[in-house]
Amino acid sequence: MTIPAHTIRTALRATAAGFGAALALTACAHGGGGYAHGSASSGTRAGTARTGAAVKVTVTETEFALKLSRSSFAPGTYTFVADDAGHVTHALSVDGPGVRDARTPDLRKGQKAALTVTLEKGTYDLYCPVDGHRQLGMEQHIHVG
Ligand SMILES: [Cu+2]
Repeated sequence: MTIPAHTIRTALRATAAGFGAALALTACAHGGGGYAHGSASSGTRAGTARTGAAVKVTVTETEFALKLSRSSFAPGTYTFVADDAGHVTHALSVDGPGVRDARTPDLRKGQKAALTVTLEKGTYDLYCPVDGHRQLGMEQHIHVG
């Protein structure tokens, strides 16, 4: 049997609800990644953080560094998708104004998890909370404003 293309597209959209237009990244192509419940608000708009839709940011984790898919941040809601692209267990924590050490579960190699936080003006720490990984370099500061 055949499934009309628009049906497939609708299903994909539903799966990705809340991630908005940043979805173009290939990182989310396989759906098994255990994304946390994104806010499934309708009326998603591209590019702005103020419309209520979370902006997706991929954080690639390796030994021992974090790499973000975005470098400029306006106040708003963001879904950080931690992607363990290394060889050992990692996780992602966010700490800053209004966000107290929010963190993903521990991730094994190849696993992903999403963390949705609302960022205000200020400086936030993104880091890996596993053992001494933060001190080894798995830390990034982002400036929101
Ligand atoms: Cu780590």
